[in-house]
Amino acid sequence: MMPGLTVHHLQVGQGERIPWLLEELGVPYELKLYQRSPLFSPPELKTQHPMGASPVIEDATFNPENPLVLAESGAIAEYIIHKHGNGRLALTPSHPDYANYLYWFHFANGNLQPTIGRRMTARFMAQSLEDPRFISTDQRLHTALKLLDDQTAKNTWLAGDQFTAADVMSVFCLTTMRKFEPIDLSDYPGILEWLKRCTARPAYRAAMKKGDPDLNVEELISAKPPALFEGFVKAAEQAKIAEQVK
Ligand SMILES: N[C@@H](CCC(=O)N[C@@H](CS)C(=O)NCC(=O)O)C(=O)O
Repeated sequence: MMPGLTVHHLQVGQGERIPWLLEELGVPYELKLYQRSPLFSPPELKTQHPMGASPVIEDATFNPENPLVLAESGAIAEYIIHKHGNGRLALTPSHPDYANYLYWFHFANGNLQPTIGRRMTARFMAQSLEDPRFISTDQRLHTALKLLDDQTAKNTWLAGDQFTAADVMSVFCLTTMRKFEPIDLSDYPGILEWLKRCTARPAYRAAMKKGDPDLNVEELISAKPPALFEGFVKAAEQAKIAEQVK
């Protein structure tokens, strides 16, 4: 393997954030793409890390004999920013928006994504959208979306005036992730405008072109949910809830 960074990315998934971050920072990388089989990771990706999930990076820059292998999008983002990006796209403790930066960076994986995942699980379990388990997860999701909408309506970027890794961490949850859980964003103009700003960035477009050229970005950022991922629709059919994910 050549010394340097390799990103293992399962297409149509949260791994898209890592090439985007690297493009923003101008750090060279090699991208290895994997396809869902039919919904989860294929065997080749499972050999890269015990968790078998994407993204995973291999970094041979500092120790070519024994490359570092790292998983977890948040850990990978912080690692890249500090080991390869000179701290760019993160805010330091002396910055007035430091706490905002930390909050929104962690909100993506620590709150928004699990909240969306919970509603998806409730949808499968409940068999009806009137079920109180679905309704409570739905209310929680709308609380999270309202919070995000207020923040993006008042600020150009999530942490404030500066584009940061908090934006990179969050966009996936409201674009590609909606191919697995249909979320209508019509009531959230702040989010919709922020998604436009983020996805207009040349680094985002470059990363998506390399990693997920078949995804239609305009569809991903529209108010109505994008078409569901095919493997997910099949899973819904098997669970006999196809009507609920439409
Ligand atoms: N918390 C992890 C989650 C990783 C994860 O679940 N990735 C999904 C892609 S969206 C995946 O690999 N799914 C396939 C599988 O787990 O088999 C992170 O942030 O990287």
